[in-house]
Amino acid sequence: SFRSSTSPCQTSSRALAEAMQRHLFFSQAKSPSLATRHDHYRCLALAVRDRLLHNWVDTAETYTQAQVRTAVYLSAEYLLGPHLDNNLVNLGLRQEAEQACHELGLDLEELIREEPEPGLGNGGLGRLAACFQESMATLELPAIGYGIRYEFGIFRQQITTQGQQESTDSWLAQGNPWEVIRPEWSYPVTIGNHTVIGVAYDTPILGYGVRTTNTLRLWAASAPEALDFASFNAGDYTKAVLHKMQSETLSKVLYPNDEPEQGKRLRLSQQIFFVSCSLQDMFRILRGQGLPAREFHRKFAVQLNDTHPAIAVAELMRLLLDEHRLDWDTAWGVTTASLSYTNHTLLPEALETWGIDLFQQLLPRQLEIIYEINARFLRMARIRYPGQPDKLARLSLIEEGPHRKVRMANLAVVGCHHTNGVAELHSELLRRHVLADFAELWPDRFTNVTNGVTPRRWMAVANPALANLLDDVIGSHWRRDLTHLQALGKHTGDDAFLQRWRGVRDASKQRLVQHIHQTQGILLDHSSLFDVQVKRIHEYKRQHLAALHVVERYLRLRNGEDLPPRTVIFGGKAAPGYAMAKLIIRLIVGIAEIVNMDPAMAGRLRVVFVPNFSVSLGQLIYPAVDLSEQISTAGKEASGTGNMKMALNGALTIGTLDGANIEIRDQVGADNFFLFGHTAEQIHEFDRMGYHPMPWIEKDPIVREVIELIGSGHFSEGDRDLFHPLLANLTSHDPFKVMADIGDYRQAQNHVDACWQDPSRWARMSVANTMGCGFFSSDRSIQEYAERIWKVAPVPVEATT
Ligand code: 26R
Repeated sequence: SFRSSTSPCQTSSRALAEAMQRHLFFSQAKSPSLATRHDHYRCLALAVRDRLLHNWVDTAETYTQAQVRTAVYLSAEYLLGPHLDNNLVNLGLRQEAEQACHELGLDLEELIREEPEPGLGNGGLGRLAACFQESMATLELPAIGYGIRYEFGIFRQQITTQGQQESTDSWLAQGNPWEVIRPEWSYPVTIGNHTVIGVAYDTPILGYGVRTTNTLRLWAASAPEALDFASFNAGDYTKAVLHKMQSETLSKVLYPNDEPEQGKRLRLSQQIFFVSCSLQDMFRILRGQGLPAREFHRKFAVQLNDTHPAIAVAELMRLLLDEHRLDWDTAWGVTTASLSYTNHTLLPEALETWGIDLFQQLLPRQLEIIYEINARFLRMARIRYPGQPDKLARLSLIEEGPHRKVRMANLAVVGCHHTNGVAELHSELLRRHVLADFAELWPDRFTNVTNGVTPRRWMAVANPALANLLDDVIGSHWRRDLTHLQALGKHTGDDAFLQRWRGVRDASKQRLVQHIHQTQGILLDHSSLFDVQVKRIHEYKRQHLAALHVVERYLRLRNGEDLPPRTVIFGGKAAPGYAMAKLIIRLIVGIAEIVNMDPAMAGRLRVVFVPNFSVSLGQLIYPAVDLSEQISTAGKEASGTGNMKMALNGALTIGTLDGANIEIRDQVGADNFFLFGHTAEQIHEFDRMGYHPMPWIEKDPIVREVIELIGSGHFSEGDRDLFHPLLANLTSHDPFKVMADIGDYRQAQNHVDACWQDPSRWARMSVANTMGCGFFSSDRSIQEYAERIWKVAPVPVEATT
């Protein structure tokens, strides 16, 4: 049959090599002498795609036949990272591919590096969505992910002496072998007086070692051609084409802000666009199974990834009421039984709101529905809380005032059956502070699901040497059940094992050294302690705390103190409009410049800012980390997931009692974690009592010297003004309590130095970290969502085609 080329017996390396050669001719239309490296990458990708198609088609067929209950993930962001290596590992074809490339005189690693990564997300939230897709497939859960096919993903970051420079990420410029366009599945979405069409692009999401291959369906905007041209007078052809182009701007670019921003018409348009397309697609699936609209909630469990898709509450109501003619109570029952909401941030300024005027212009019917939801909700709340207008004002879906706003988090909580935070502390703080009024009203709606990361990409793909060592020592089952890492406990006293452990870690560091040498021309010492902070740049994450500590080490070394050699590595993007974050980058770059050219620092201290941190760079960096910096102000970081990736790969953490750090410390043991800083409770007290950094600075002569040195222009070519906004902020307000924590941070760093001096002790602590991290698999997170929130069960995929 036409699919016979994909039978398992042909997945040998020989067959793979032949398939690549066939694709060079039939897909790339080239002879070997003209083929570029990128052609070879595409040939391999297409050959791999051929081999997953059976599973993909069988999965869709199984779900259709079995009429299964399905988990639906709605997310404005998916930070996927490159597919090729991950798909090879999940298909069990990594070795065959290596051999096939070898036979063709190609280098698999080089081809893997050819793939531009789909950076369709900002950071933690987007990467979590990607890990969750992979875990749902691995757990054989019937699931669909819906999102936006941004033509330009997260901006590319260049670092110059001026700091961060942005450029566009044209990830689709050379085509995308992993997606399939489905023009037959497209839906109209009306926004204001425009209608745009969403067209589906499907990407396969492979489970590890199972047939299950789920679909990530991303929507691209296009103009409704016939409609559009009709609305223009004859002769206005060009104008109509320009109008059409405008519609297509909807899915052009990912907003790079993890900063609050209001009135961004395009962003609200993107949200309704992908949510409406996704819901219409679900109704199409429902109809295909012969089920009526009022059964929607029995077929679908829909998870909202933060409030970005929270408009789903109103849009699902609109579709049920206006399109499917249900009465209000039935529609509301279906809606609240279908939806659940995950909150990802405690920063009050990051909670989404939309001005009523904008809402009215773009989504008048949805606003009308929101008003009705609110009226009914407040009627109920008024009975429960008589004579408490302040409480009702806080609960309301509408923020009153001169500029009335729709509160998307309130809409989500009211319209969903569950609301969860992403780490124990975060969920607790949601219940106690941010959403306290709702938690009092509906205690049972609130729950926690601690985040996790996929062990396939973040260990098997990123750290093959560690994966091999684990296979030898504890068997290979950890890939499917990460709690198997506990079995390392039997080997912590085994010197030969610890020797191999150190060898693996050293090789990862050498790999990173080589990359940084090639790309930045900086030569690092792989035997030094690699101290790493990679994540979005944000004041609450306190990269400036780490930077101040680097300056302190520089001063101490210049004073003749003998500190163990360290390499401090930073990476991460700043929102283009976030001036303070950009200034922090500028400070790190300034410090790096001075430190790295000072002969007195040679062999003792190096500082590097790795530009354009990404999923691919994460795969290279995480395995090479000795010390993981997780130093956010307690109570600010919802969870963190980089913290998990580093600890899982054997890094020790220096961290505050914030987000999932607390749970990491519980799991790996307090002795294997460098704790410092005030607790969330104490930080909260500071804010209540009135905090000032000056008393902390006055009793700390070292920090004074550090601040003076930066202020003197030492790291800015004599410019005394450059860092003034940062220093003034730290010495006068210090909203993130850097000064209150810096003394304790120093102590913890001194303890790090002491532990590092004893290499076998450090190795044992490193093993303890990997060993204790079994809990932080996204498989565990997804299992919790599936059992406790979605009530979705696994459905193994049979071979049917
Ligand atoms: C309102 C809007 C512009 C906006 C605010 C905040 C857009 C995006 C964000 C980013 C947030 C939601 C985010 O990425 N949060 C991160 O989610 C991770 C996954 O749960 C957590 O690990 C991490 O702690 C949290 O910051």
